Amino acid sequence: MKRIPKLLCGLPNLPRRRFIQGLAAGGVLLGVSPWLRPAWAQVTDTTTGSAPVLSGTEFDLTIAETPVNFTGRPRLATTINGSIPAPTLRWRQGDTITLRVTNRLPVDTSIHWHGILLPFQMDGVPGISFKGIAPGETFIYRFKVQQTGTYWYHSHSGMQEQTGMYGAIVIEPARGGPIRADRDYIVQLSDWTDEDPMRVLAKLKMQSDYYNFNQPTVVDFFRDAANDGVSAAMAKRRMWQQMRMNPTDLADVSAYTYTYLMNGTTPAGNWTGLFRPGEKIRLRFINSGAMTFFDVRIPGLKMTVIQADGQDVEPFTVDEIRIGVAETYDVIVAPKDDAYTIFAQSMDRTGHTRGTLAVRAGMTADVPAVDKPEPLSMGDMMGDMGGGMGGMDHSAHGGMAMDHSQHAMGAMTMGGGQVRARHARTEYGPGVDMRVDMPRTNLDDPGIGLRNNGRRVLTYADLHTIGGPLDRRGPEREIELHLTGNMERYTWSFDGLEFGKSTPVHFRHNERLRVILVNDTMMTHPMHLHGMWSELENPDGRFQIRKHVINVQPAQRVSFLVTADALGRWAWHCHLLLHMDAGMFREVVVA
Ligand SMILES: [Cu+2]
Repeated sequence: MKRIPKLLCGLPNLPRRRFIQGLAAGGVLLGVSPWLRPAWAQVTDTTTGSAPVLSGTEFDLTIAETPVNFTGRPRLATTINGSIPAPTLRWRQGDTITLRVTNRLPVDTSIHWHGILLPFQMDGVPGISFKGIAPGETFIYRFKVQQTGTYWYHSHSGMQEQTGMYGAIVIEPARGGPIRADRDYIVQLSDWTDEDPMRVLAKLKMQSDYYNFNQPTVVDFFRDAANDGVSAAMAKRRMWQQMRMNPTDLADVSAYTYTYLMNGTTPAGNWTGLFRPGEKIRLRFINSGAMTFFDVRIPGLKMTVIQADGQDVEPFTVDEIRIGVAETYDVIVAPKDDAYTIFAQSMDRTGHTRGTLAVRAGMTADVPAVDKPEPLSMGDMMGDMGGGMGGMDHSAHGGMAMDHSQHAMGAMTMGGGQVRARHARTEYGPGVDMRVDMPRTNLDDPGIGLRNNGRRVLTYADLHTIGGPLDRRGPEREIELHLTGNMERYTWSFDGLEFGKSTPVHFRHNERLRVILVNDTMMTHPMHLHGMWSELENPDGRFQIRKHVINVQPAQRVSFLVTADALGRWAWHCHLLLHMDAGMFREVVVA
């Protein structure tokens, strides 16, 4: 048995930031030659950078542990066909495709085809769709491709998605589509940690702000005192403390442990897409991060959004896009100069990744500094303050008087278009540390950190799916569910019930349903309903956009329509991996 050689264990004392930003393109810099390869590395190193492309109707995918090195420290990744990202799968609408997935891991695995309409047995969620793929087993997925656009796929087992199991899917229309571009690049964003993801979760369980290094400091206090007076500054501190909340709690996991990747490449590795001046380039942004919202811009270039979550939208031109975990956005850009930086900073502003569009390999453009973090506002915490009624119930749970044993039909509309949320009885328990009574319903808010930054930032209010809703029926029924959590315990839930304590939500086959989500927490949750489209409405109940993931901002209420046309058992969850794992997950049964 060979030992891991010293070279790999003890690297020189470089500043920690350099490790975090990533030394190598991944697996390359150390040039692990065969004699240096540790015993576990029976296969060649993981391929990183642009993923290999597989197309056709038959696919063989093998899942294994393979070595990777993003930070100077070798680690084992969970990979598909030995690459990060996993191979890009190109399908054609109307084809029936067969995917043979072989598990060479010592534990169970699965692949979920994110955003794809298919029979539930093919959806790949262990315990709901099927039993998972055991070590040594090959599972055959087979289904007809009904839709077109940009999607992705990932493991739905354990923490495998965090350790490398994600790839892109591009589906061509059966007959050529209306979109013309000279180049077509996937830009897949993700987050990598050298830590065992289970240890990351364990740390958050012990201390939910473990990775938050942006906490208010004494300096902030004196600045507030100078600006607003000592008593106001004191009151502000007292308020946060009483609420047991922290205005800088923008992300659970930060660049303290994460290296952010673009197409499996660190910022130092600088993934590059080439072009010739005058060309139109289609960029397919996919957020495959486990826990990271990215704010993406290309300084010097406007981006015209043409698709969101694979669906054509009326073209809309912006400077910047916040891409929630698991969302996809396709944009067209028309570069003129020699080089542009594709810059993606994390929402909590602790780090970034970047790549370059250039006329020649090796070129770079200026890389902007990461913006300063913006603290959460009272509106983020308390909801709609317009009526001057305050929006949040932060009393200790227990003897609360309001007892709505279930969310009744519809919402109570207050004066001025405000909506009062109805909390389920199960929300008055230890799993919930905050309830918003007067949620905001605005879709034109780009969200924390992007307000008034001088750039035109995309919001859901800007997006309109071409062709309108798939189903013209109005809702026959409404379901209201609340996104809840207890920060101190690091538990996440729907209506105060973690998955293990919950029972399935029932949709009647073929009914048209309005789903209302109210976010009673101060984090944005990217909510993903499997198997069916979520058709987001504006606050007036008019159709806005068809999506597979809907970000619900802190203290916000959103509603969307669903046509329950997919029989079977489906997952419905927050796509932040650790929130899902900590309980923000429900089963939906369509029967
Ligand atoms: Cu969440």
